[in-house]
Amino acid sequence: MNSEPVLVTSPLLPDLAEFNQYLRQIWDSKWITNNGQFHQQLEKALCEYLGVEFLSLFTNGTLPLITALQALHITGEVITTPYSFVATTHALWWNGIKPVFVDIDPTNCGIDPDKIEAAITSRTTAIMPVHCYGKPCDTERIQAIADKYGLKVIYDAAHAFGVEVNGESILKQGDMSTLSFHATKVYNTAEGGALIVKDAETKKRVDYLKNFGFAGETEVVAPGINSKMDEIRAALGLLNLKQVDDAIEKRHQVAIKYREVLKSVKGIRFFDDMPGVKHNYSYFPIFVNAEEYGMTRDELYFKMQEKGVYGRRYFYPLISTFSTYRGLESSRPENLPNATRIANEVICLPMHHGLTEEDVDLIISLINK
Ligand code: T4K
Repeated sequence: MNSEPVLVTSPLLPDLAEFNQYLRQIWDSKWITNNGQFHQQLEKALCEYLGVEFLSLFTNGTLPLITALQALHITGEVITTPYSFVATTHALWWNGIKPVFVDIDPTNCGIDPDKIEAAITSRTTAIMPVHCYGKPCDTERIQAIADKYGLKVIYDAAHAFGVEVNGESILKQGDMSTLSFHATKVYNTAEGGALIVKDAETKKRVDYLKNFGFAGETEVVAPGINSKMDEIRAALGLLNLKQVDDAIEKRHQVAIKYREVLKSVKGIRFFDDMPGVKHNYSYFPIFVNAEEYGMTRDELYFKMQEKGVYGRRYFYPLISTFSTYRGLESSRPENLPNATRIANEVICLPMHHGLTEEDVDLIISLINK
């Protein structure tokens, strides 16, 4: 047993002395939230880093989803995936929208474009896919379907910080994309998130929406919410941005090592890098075929825990099985065979910048029995 538990992730944290210098500036200025200087700097720095033009910071990765649906006036039904963190579907529910679940493609765990058209009804107004584990969805085919039926596309890109396809940010796809900067993500501001939009007018509207709808001191133009990132988190974000490339490279090295050994373990499937894609190695899911491997996913999962290795079963159970959603017609397991199987096979192995060689060796030895 390892002396320290090996956790699925560990937050990227800046040098405390450097952070203190930023805190000193915040204390001196006495400006701690509401579009302060660090907030403005971070929006600009993230646009440059991510290669996007219009980004609005949020307090977490859930509120930009809720706000995107508001900003685009989405109603009725939205086609989405059951294989995600529950926030994706909750964002629809909070807007009074009916989620319609469509099965996933096991090759990237994203929504299966082949199954979308059959789920469209006269009430469908949008598609909300997820770039699960940071693996790009088939954005070209999703957009073609959206264009054919006049639907909006909002990507939950919570896992896709820095992901590029053929040199272009994945965040430019669809009408809007959202990011999460939660502590457990590749890039974090403790809690935080962002909404990426396509033009200045929309960014202005989103900025109103995240500040109660205020457009000036006395005018309220929409029923907005409060989702502004404060100066302390923005400062953390500025510092973490300086070291995120290094952290992603460390994750990449861990992925290389995992793959080297796991490729010869029968019954364990994992993802390879996709051609033309700049990955962020945010998660390292493995899929356990119990028959071939000789042990079920849960047997392996708990065996690892006994030795101090805490992977996570992201995303099990499926969102469609939770009490709020399980009564929906689209939640029937027969409608979601791939998602149901994958949710029962997955373990996300520990993946972060702080894993040591010994940690990785231990994890591999537990799988490679
Ligand atoms: N869309 C998608 C596709 C998402 O995955 C998420 C969030 C969202 C939307 C919503 O974004 P946010 O509103 O959360 O920004 C975690 C996160 O809370 C959640 O952000 C994330 N997805 C989800 C996949 O995972 P839990 O319940 O698994 O977190 P927790 O507290 O069990 O932490 C996991 C491990 O991380 C722990 O074993 C240890 C480590 N950890 C965690 C924290 C919080 C640390 O070492 N330090 C920490 O401070 O949900």
